[in-house]
Amino acid sequence: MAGTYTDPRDRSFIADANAKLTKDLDADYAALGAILSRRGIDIDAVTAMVANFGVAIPSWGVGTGGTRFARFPGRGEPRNVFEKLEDCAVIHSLTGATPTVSLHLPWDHTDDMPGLRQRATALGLGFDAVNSNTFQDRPGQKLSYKFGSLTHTDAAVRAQAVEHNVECIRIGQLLGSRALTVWIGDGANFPGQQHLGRAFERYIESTRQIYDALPADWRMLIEHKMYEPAFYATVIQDWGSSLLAAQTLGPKAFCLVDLGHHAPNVNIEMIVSRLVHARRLGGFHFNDSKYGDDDLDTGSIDPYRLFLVFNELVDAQWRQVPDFNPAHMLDQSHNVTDPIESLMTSAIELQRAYAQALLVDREVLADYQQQNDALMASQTLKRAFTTDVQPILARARLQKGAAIDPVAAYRRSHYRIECAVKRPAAHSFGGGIV
Ligand code: RM4
Ligand code: MN
Ligand code: MN
Repeated sequence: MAGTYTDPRDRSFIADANAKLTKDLDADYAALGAILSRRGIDIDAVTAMVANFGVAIPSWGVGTGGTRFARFPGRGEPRNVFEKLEDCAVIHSLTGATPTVSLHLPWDHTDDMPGLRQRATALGLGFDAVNSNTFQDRPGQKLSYKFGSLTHTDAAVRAQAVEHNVECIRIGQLLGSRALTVWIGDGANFPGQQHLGRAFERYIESTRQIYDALPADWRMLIEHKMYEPAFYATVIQDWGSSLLAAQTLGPKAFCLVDLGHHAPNVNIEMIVSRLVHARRLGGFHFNDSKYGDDDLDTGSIDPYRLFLVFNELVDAQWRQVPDFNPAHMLDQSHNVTDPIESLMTSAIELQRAYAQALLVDREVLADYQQQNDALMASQTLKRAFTTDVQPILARARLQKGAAIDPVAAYRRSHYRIECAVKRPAAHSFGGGIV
């Protein structure tokens, strides 16, 4: 088999790869099951919940990303949205964890949206939130976003940016999407450059028009980001501005938390908890970071922080917070890895954090909190976090017909090498920094 290409989406290829690993997995799963049962946890119930967990692949993530200094293209990168879909299908076939794709417009523009939806359906994929883009000018665009889009001082620029968002909704409807994510780069590089209050007022005025164009079953997800490209002040810079905007706009507006969009050391799980309280947690862009909006692979830097975020989400489920349904999306930039491998492992890291959070004994934790037993409360979280849940994740994949070891199976398929042959003319198709 060495050197030959096999479609990694082929069921029998995956079954064959799994065959060699099933015996060890069965033994590991039984051992973990025994440990968990002593803690009063039914391992199969946890596995079933993990199997139900899904995260959307960002279309821009399957190409090699870049920094503001350079982009080093990888072999066989997808050249258009149809090829991106093929890569997303590989990720989903091997992990069983990524049933949807989140598009970015106009990066993913095609004249054949119905055809795109058809292809997605054939591949077993759906569409999550559509992302608008008014943070760069596209060729031939009438008015420039250099000094802002939805909050620009010129009403004509604002109208153009509103129209683009409305167009994104229209396209999203063709695809069966049910949410629009709005992130703007608007802001200022100098104190005094912009009237901070008026810019926010213009934001509300513009987003109100977008909000009014939302179909009844749609959500608008407002994404905040502390800085970049505006380095002094960003109009929607934090969860406070985001929540204020969502509450001002109405019940279909929610806040989206991109994990990388905060100052270092900010307590993100606390933000999540507050947004749950306000019933405005709309979704996530998962990634990891060390210093800023680094867009590193989820769970690669601080898996404990990721666990603590999931601890809040599982807690909200456990407390049965009404209408609690945040969207899960990845938002990463892969500069030095094969994007497919990064996205597969990232989806698995999310499932890991979810599984660990499901192991927290919440009754016991509540008691320790009530007694102000700080040490044992924190140990209760740690016990869940330090449990090796790998057999649960692998079993969930196996049950869904996905791969026990997705990266190994992917490499064995030689998919990337085949893409390098099939997609020779790789050229830049979109963003560098994402
Ligand atoms: C931004 C933000 C948005 C993404 C762009 C490409 O930093 O994270 O979600 O659409 O990058
Ligand atoms: Mn993002
Ligand atoms: Mn970002």
